[in-house]
Amino acid sequence: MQKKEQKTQQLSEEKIFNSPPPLIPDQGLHVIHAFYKVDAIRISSLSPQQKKDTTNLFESEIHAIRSAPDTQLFLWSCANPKADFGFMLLTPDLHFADSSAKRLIRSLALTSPQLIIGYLSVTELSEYTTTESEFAQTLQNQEGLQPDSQVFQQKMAEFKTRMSKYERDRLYPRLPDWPVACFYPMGKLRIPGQNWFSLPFEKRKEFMRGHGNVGRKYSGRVLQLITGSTGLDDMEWAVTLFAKSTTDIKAIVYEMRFDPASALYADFGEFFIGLSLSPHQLLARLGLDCSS
Ligand code: 76R
Repeated sequence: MQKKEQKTQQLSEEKIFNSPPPLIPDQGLHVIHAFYKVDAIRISSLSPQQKKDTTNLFESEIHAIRSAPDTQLFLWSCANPKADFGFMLLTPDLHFADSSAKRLIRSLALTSPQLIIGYLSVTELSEYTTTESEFAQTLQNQEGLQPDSQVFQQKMAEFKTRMSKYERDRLYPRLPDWPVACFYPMGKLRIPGQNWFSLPFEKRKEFMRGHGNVGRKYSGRVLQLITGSTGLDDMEWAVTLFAKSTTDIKAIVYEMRFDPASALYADFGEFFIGLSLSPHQLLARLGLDCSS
């Protein structure tokens, strides 16, 4: 083989090896949640220079990830002593999500991070939202509006605008960085006599309507992000709740326990409470304060 050809082949192999084609879902974003425990004894034995290098590397990785388009990265100190810190990364390309999550953890290698939970999911639309024809039926049956009337047409147009914003918000959420986050994997029971997945669609929709009504009472206090993980990870959804206080998190999860969709069918994984911190604050909390 000619030298030039050899070089071209080598270069293209390198390109394939380093950056495989992006893996982007048909719609929405990939989401990785991960929580780790660090080795406090090892951290306390690090030299100021090692702490400084770790801080610089970690901060530059965070900056690189946050600079990528359509990407959000949340950093949390974990208040449950079972983990020390965690993150949630939302981004379209799974290769980028995967390599970013690995680079982030490698940058903290000197703290010996041990994975406590890692979870993969995707943002998704709900199956149970009101369809256009259902809304049109309601306008006719409950409000007595004629489909050819101007009011009917206007209400339909408003509905479509509302729904397209709602769908965009579910698939491509711009999440607030509120002080407290709560993450837990969740499924629905599949046991004989209590199998969510063998219920007729209409029944499930009725349950979810009730669920939504409870949830909406917390509007402005709790923001939910429900991402789907069937076939991607152990349970069916990742639940991420953002709030301004642990009181609101506890209240909503408690009230949901009485709501039939959860009371009869919910199956929960482990719960994690994250406290939002800047990269610098987080490392200081882990004992990597360079001045110490
Ligand atoms: O997206 C929407 O707002 C529409 C209504 C809605 C759906 C479809 C909704 C509203 N949720 C939906 C789907 Mn929810 N949610 C949870 C939990 O701990 C527990 O018992 C349950 C955990 C909380 C706290 C919560 C909060 N939700 C889902 C699904 C998917 C079900 C499926 O597809 O089969 C799960 C697993 C789930 C779980 N939910 C809301 C909330 C809140 C606060 C709302 C109101 C959002 C708002 O409109 O402001």
